[in-house]
Amino acid sequence: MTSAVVLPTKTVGLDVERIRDDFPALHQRVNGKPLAYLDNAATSQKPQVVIDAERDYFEHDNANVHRAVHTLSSRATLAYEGARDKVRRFINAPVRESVVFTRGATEGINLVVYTWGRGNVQEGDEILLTEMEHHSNLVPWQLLAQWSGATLRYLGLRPDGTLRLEDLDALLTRRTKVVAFTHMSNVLGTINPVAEIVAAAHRVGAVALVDGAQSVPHMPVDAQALDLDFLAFSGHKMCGPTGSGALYGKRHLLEAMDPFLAGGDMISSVSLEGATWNELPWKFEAGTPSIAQQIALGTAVDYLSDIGMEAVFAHEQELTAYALDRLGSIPGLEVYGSAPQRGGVISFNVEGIHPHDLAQVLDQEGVAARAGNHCAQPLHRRLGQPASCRASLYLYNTEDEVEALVRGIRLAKTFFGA
Ligand code: C6P
Repeated sequence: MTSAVVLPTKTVGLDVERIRDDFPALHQRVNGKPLAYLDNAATSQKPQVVIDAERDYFEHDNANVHRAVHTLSSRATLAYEGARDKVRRFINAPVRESVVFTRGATEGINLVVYTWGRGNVQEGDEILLTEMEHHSNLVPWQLLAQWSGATLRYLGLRPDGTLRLEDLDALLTRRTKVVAFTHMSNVLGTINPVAEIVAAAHRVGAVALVDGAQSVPHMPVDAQALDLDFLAFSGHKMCGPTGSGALYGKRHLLEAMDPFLAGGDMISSVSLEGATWNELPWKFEAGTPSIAQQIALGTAVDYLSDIGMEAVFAHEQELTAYALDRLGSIPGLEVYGSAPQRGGVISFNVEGIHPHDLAQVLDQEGVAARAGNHCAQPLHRRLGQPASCRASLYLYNTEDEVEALVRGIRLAKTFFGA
């Protein structure tokens, strides 16, 4: 006799309703409708604890860091450096010296290009990128190619929006100095096989930079397990404030690099003839940093860690599958990318409706979605579309919000006769 096996329909049960209570901005009506915030790839909402952390700093501890012996400055420095330790644990960096605070992923990538890139890339060298990169992981390397005379190479895409890994070995040569690629596409949602690409880069002696802007907020990312050389990400996409973020770099690489910006705090000593540099990570943190913001990023990291990044990822996987299924029921709607490993970023177009018009109708229905090229013009050119509409999910989104999106799209179709 065989007994029926009942498979669970839910994976990890995030208590989404309780989580939503933590985010004040989610509880509002927009154009008379309950807000469905589906623009998380652009920036996430902030939980009350993060808002409080930033306010607390200004109310009680506001002082510059690393500069004075007075009590407020000591408190500010402790909190700022404490946030670095939290970020170190979050990405499993081996040492705190490897965690440089930046204003976000864009600044982190530029830091690597301007320092490591200028010091190590020369005429005749090659830089390998992919066709799915955000402009922030594309244009800085184009500048480096112009300055150095190096050649840019691109790993192309398969029709399902995954990378053409079959071309990787042919594109990697002894001339390849760096492989820079996104962990997760901000348009297609594709999650790239980071460990495999990093290992291939290392086999030819290249360094690997991973753009973690869309992965670090949504899944566990272990800098050591993946053997990353550099990892850049933004705090504002992971429940933290704007102006916060970090660059992880292997210590020996950061040690060998020249400073990026120059000024206060990044020096050891200065004379009229020249200067010597501070130790890591402060060598790369010139001027007064985003103190309140990085402290509150530490709180955001605590918040996400308490929930658990595996649970965040599982919830988003489940909701993405639901959203793809529901969007698939709308005639004339095309989703870009169908990678087997994908996150909660869903870009699409509806036949006969301009994506900006669609986003406008959605907004009237309280649904916040983004329309445009999402700072990925070459990818959109590759898709044969100047723009797309995009819904991007996070830990607090629900099936009801996906239903609001579907209703909004159906309304737009009626409105535009599409
Ligand atoms: N993408 C989006 O709506 P900053 O602006 O520095 O915080 O992040 C830049 C960045 C880098 N890489 C990827 C893969 C990204 O998605 C982003 C930001 C936002 O898709 C704003 S354009």
